[in-house]
Amino acid sequence: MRARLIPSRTGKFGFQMTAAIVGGLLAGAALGASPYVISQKDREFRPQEIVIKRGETIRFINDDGELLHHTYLSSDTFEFDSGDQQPGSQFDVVFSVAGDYTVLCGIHPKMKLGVHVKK
Ligand SMILES: [Cu+2]
Repeated sequence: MRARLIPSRTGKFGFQMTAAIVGGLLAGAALGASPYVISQKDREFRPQEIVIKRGETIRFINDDGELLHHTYLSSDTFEFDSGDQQPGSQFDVVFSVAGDYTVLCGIHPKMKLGVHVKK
């Protein structure tokens, strides 16, 4: 039922969500502080750790001069893929499934962001 996503450098803005994720969107749509902003700067996610609630949104902003980034997450319960992120671009992800995740960059292997999604 779920499509398996492989980090790809071809899609500029495209990303896909599973049916399960779409279903979860409804739950947290009206809640507070999101989107939380994560900056990508000097080949790091800033901050490198964040705690949010299920249904909240993280906005990834490529604030790193001329560099491309490519944010993705692959896990059993939740995944996304930003495609290539042009300098100055932003990309929103709704974390609709609780869990502890590590978000990575397909271009810079040392970039890591811990996302803790509470119920
Ligand atoms: Cu990167």
